[in-house]
Amino acid sequence: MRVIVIIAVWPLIALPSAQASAAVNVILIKHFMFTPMDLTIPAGTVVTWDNEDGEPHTVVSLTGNFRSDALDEKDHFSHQFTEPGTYKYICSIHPKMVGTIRVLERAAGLATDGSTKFHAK
Ligand SMILES: [Cu+2]
Repeated sequence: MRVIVIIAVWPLIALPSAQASAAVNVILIKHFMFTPMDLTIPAGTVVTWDNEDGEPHTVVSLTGNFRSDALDEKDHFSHQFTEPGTYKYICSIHPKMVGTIRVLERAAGLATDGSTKFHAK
């Protein structure tokens, strides 16, 4: 009986460290919304947008930092954020769909000035 208990608990212990090493963040596009709308990440993180709507959407930076093609259902778009700052973006097909990526200094746990850096349109 004791052996069975140990085997059952092991995956729960192993899981957190595996998640901590993942540097990819996924933003779902669903119901004409980006979820999460506001994402904070350390510099160097790859962000992937995943369109779960049956409608085409795009991911377009307001400052020209990144721009996807039209994403059909189940299409993905990825961008690596290397520079700290605040990046606002929209869906160019449905401009009311908005989102923000806040990129912090890689080493810092909290923003130093990352949250106030906004590149004007
Ligand atoms: Cu859209």
